[in-house]
Amino acid sequence: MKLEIIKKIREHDTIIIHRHVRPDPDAIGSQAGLKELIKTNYPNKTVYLAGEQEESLAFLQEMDTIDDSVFHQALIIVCDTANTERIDDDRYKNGAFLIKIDHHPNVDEYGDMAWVDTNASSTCEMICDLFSEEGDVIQFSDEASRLLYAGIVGDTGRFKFSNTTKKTFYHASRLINANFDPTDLYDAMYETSLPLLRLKGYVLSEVEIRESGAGVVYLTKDILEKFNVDSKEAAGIVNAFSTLKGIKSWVFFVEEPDVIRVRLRSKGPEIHKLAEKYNGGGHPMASGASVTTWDETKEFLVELDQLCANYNN
Ligand SMILES: [Mn+2]
Repeated sequence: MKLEIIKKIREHDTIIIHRHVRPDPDAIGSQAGLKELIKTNYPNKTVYLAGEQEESLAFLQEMDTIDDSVFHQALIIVCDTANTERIDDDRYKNGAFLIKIDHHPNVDEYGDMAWVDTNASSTCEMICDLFSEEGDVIQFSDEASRLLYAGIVGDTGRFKFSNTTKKTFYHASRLINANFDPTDLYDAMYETSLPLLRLKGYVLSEVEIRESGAGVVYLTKDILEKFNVDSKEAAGIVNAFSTLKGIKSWVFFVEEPDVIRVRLRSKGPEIHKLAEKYNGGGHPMASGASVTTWDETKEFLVELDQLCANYNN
């Protein structure tokens, strides 16, 4: 599959790379890291980054402005995106050929070609792997290395989550040889605003720990307003109490204008099937979903309690 993807890259002069909406470092890192690799190693190709500009991650890379007419002849590669609804910029549909590269469970099998590896820590790790058969022929620029390293660090929680493997460290150790400052990168990735810090304090004092081993946090519109934090920013503290002894899984219900976002994490039971049931999906230990009423959150919690209660470690 990797060789077939490389073949497609060689065949096309124009390549447009997409990723998911509400991007994280792995989404932008894999998208922009792949662009850098193609630019360095196939200098005659034109490569674009599609999707809305995400200001909080502008230190990684900025998106490109792409004319509608460019899409028709282009190879489209979508990184880190499990399902088509989450692809940022709908014009991916207008491309000449579509490739999916992702590490989420393959629920929505879109694309003319798909390479999905759920054992990979991150899509950035997969991008490092993509050209592995080419060996040292492929050059990793300092910028490509920085971007791909950022995504691996982001998706592994700084090499801490259970998705971190020997292969993760192998690629990370190669990337870190490049000329970039990992400390600067961490500072940019993990910088916290004072409002978010205060909200974290609120979350730590208000989290409900249920008998099942499930933790629950409610961030209503009022609370978000009071702390002056938006729902997207609040996602940054979802692991605030992950080290609590005895906790199996936890959920943040975050109220948005027309939906209650469900941010779900686990250290025990697999929770992605539950997320799928509630308009979401993701990884076995980290998923997202959404509900529309507070009553629905109660139904959701009954199911989460069951998962936790049935899980024995
Ligand atoms: Mn990812």
